[in-house]
Amino acid sequence: MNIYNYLLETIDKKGAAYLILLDPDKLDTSKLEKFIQGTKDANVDGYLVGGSLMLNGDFEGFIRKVKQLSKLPAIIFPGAINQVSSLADAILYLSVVSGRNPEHLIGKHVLSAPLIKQKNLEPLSTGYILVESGAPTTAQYMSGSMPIPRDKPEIAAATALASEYLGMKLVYLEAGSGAQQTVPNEMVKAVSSVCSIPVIVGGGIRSPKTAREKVDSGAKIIVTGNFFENENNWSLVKEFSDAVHKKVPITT
Ligand code: 1GP
Repeated sequence: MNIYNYLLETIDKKGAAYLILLDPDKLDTSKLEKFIQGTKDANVDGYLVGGSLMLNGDFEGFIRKVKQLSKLPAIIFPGAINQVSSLADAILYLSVVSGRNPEHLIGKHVLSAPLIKQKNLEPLSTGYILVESGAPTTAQYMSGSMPIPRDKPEIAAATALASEYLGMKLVYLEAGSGAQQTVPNEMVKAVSSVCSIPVIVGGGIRSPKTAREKVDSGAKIIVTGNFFENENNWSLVKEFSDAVHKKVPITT
């Protein structure tokens, strides 16, 4: 399956796509079966798999388990170049375009490109834009780059447009996992109004209402991770999914 086409078709059909981020360090594999079943029942569109660090998680084993449990696409969201596996369906080939750190603009890409080819993974080139969201986030710290100030939507819009002109297929507006504040709606609007490639929004989204606000502002893919690391929230997956899929009538 071509994952980029799958995402475009899903966006076209449902209004927006909903991806759940699974971090092997944060989600116990013994609980994965129950969670994945819930996401399938809730009409989730796929999974991002990865994390800034891989302290305890067995990355390869985790993806294998996800693929055994679900036919939905598993897309690697790499925190480092060792997070490349042929068991996944695609990889977000992220360039931290909000920063000026050459390692995250091209350096890591040179190292990982041969691996991606060897493993026959579909690379989804993505302009990754870090947005100020309260306290410094792991993504900012690990990438050694400054986020775009949250009251500067025009910088985000120009950066996103530059990504598109450089040939990237997606733009990711990232507040950071567990962010205090989400990417401002005004910024999502500014970016979506200039870009013709799909805009992903993630970081700190903790309610279906917030997810829907981002979609209404022009986001085409919504990502949540942190919120569902708490098992008590699992019953809410369908509400998030319904909020994102604005073209799909809600069923109970
Ligand atoms: C992080 O955008 C993702 O990279 C998801 O963020 O974990 O805060 O939902 P949360």
